[in-house]
Amino acid sequence: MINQQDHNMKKKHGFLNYLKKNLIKTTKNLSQKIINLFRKKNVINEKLFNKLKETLIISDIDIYTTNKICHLIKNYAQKNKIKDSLELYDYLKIEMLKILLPVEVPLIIKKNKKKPFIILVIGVNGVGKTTTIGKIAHYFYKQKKSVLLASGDTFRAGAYEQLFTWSKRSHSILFKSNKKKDSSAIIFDAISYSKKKQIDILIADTSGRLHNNIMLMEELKKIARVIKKNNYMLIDEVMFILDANIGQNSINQFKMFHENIGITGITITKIDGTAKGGVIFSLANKFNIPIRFLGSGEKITDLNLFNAKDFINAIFIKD
Ligand SMILES: Nc1nc2c(ncn2[C@@H]2O[C@H](COP(=O)(O)OP(=O)(O)O)[C@@H](O)[C@H]2O)c(=O)[nH]1
Ligand SMILES: [Mg+2]
Repeated sequence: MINQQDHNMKKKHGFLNYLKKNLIKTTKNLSQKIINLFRKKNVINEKLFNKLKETLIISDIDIYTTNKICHLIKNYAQKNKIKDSLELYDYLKIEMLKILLPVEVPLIIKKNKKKPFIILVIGVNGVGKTTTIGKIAHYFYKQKKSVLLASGDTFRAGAYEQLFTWSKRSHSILFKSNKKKDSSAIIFDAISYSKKKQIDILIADTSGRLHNNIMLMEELKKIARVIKKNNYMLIDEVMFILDANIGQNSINQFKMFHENIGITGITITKIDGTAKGGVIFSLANKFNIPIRFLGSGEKITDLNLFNAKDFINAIFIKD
């Protein structure tokens, strides 16, 4: 968790420095090791490439993405007869930026959009769904949009109350719902209400129990079906929330949800204090789904639009 001092820093020194501080563990794990590798005036040979491979994998980049990166670096070195290993460091940075750039697609709500814009938030338990909903509601409140929250998490005790607290903090409204109803019924009612009141954005929370995947997936599919059938509306954004600390396992989580419901955007939470930030390269390279936001703490303002260049500059330190 970050403190007030960090918060002031974000304001004073801008987003890049703020990211640098949050991603310090990923940086240590990834670029510091790469720098050590390239800085020693190492001979450019197979051993160096193997070490690079090892480093990328340790920082939670999958083998497929790792091989792709190593292959590009190797080709570049051979083609250009590179002698200075530091030159390869710069090239690596460029190639890794190229992986992230296509997924830098912000969530934009078109002006003439039929109301409400529906965001369904999904992911396993404890990844930060409800917290992120509060942050996103606040983000849109700042853009002068009206936001309604729907508590589709009928499983976890206190889920409604937690969302209520976030609605207060974010100046949004929580749709009053009966806990005895099922998720799809609650979300359906919330959509009808939003349409009637011409609310700009509806953000629906869902439960994330992991021990019963089949039931959870069926519930999510039902939500999607009900929205489509009864409202002639589509979900505008199925946002998957991913905890950066989970590393490679989150790829399996992502796949499971994606196959069942179709994800349109990702928010990566808890980038503060994780050494596993490398997972972002795997996600981008394998699935090419937009990364909308990064969550970097427990406060309402700890949410940042994903920016590929800033991310690369934050984790690839100069020395
Ligand atoms: N450090 C940190 N903690 C977070 C972040 N997002 C959420 N959390 C914490 O993660 C825990 C679970 O969050 P919650 O929103 O209830 O997860 P949910 O079960 O997916 O709805 C809470 O203690 C949050 O304060 C983040 O970006 N950074
Ligand atoms: Mg929750």
